[in-house]
Amino acid sequence: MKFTPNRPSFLNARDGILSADQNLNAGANRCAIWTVFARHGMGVSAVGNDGTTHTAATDLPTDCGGTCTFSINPTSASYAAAGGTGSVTVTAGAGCDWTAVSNSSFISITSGSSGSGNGTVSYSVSNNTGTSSRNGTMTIAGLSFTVTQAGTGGGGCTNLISNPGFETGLPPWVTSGQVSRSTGAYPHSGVAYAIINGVNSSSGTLYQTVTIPSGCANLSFWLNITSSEATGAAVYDRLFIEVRSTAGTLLATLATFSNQNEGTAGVYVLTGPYNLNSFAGQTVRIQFRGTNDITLPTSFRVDDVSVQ
Ligand SMILES: [Ca+2]
Ligand SMILES: [Ca+2]
Repeated sequence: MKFTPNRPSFLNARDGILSADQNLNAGANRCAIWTVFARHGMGVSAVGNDGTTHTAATDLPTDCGGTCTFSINPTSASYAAAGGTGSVTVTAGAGCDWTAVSNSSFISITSGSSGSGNGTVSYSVSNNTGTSSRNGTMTIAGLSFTVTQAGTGGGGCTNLISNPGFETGLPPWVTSGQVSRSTGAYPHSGVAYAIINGVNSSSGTLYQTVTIPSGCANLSFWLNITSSEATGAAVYDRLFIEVRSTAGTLLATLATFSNQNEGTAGVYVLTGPYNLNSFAGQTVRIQFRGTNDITLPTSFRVDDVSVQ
């Protein structure tokens, strides 16, 4: 016969004291009790049987001044054209509320559209009957979850852009003027990204030459714009998304962005897709071209460029 000791933990003691305070004082000392325990590593996120790891006294319920941090796992998923289902685990402190929202018509949240503390978001991806792949996102607990789905064009498209995330240097990207590769604080993925402009009275171009296939011809990329121009200011600094011939002749301007599209540093926006089917069979430059005026610079950060 085995003997199982009765071994209440320090966390049991914490919860007992909170319970007693709730019963005797209607929880009047609740936050003070949490604060004392949090100083000894036994705040809301503590697990296990003791408080050997001391953490700052900020591991508190939100109504006692604690802050919520969220993480999701995984952060992306890929599907064949036939679609499928998946789930994302949300990790959050107790009492930390969150929501999940689909930003794309082909992604449906089937359960877990909101929660408090740890939870799971389940979703389904509908069939992609187009020949080209498509990208979509969900926003979960304020974080971006990315879905990539292949089209029916021969079992999926592969990215025709080489070094799409600038991870191996700049080549085969070709640059002129004020364009740099950075391994600073704001990659979309990996460690590197491109910065166009960010310097007064500058212009810069960044392009790569691609032969556009029939089908699987959508340009998309991640863009993050920050600016010293005031919010609501007129358009002073611009970024043009262009298709040019191999000789540099402008064939199409797919989109234009400016200082008015500025966001938070490091918070990228999935941009596109822009359909390139009209260039099928042609070898063209996919070009980003930025201009900054004489004052208050704007930086156009680009990462993870895709033609597929
Ligand atoms: Ca990158
Ligand atoms: Ca400016």
